[in-house]
Amino acid sequence: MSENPKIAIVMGSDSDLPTMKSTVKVLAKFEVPFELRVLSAHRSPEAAHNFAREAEQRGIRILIAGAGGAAHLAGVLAANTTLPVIGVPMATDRAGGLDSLLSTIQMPRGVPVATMGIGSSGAQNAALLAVQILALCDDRLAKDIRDFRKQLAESVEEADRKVQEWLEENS
Ligand code: RP5
Repeated sequence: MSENPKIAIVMGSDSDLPTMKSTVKVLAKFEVPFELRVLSAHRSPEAAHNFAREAEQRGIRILIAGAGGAAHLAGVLAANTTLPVIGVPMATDRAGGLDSLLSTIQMPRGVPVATMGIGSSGAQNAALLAVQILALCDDRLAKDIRDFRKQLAESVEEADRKVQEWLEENS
């Protein structure tokens, strides 16, 4: 847990942790201070409401909410703050995560949640989007994000090079 966190990662259950570790890893890599909490829209509604209401005055700039099934956590947080809220739908064994995705994404007009894809890639992208938002006012993060994209492109070039080698050897 960081001092003076700028990002709050909130999970509906500790069973979401394996997925939300992808968010943690990206924020740690970019050296963005964050906190990680378990708060439930349904099981601990008062705590979830209060957390969102107090987040801005504690210095939090963006909330990332991971939840599964009837995944109302991101929406409940968004209803209680004007900070940006990014939702991460968990994969589930009931409906493959489509339940989580639709519960998170279908917000009523006026209260947005920036909803990511299902599961760990969504959790990773939530952190990247949060970093990109912070980078609007942070030159160090802006450079780090540009470098990250460059590395991504290089990794694709490397993959392509290996595929071409394989093709030459096997055709
Ligand atoms: C949601 O219910 C949580 O976000 C979790 O994804 C799902 C299942 O929770 P557990 O029954 O595993 O605690 O609130």
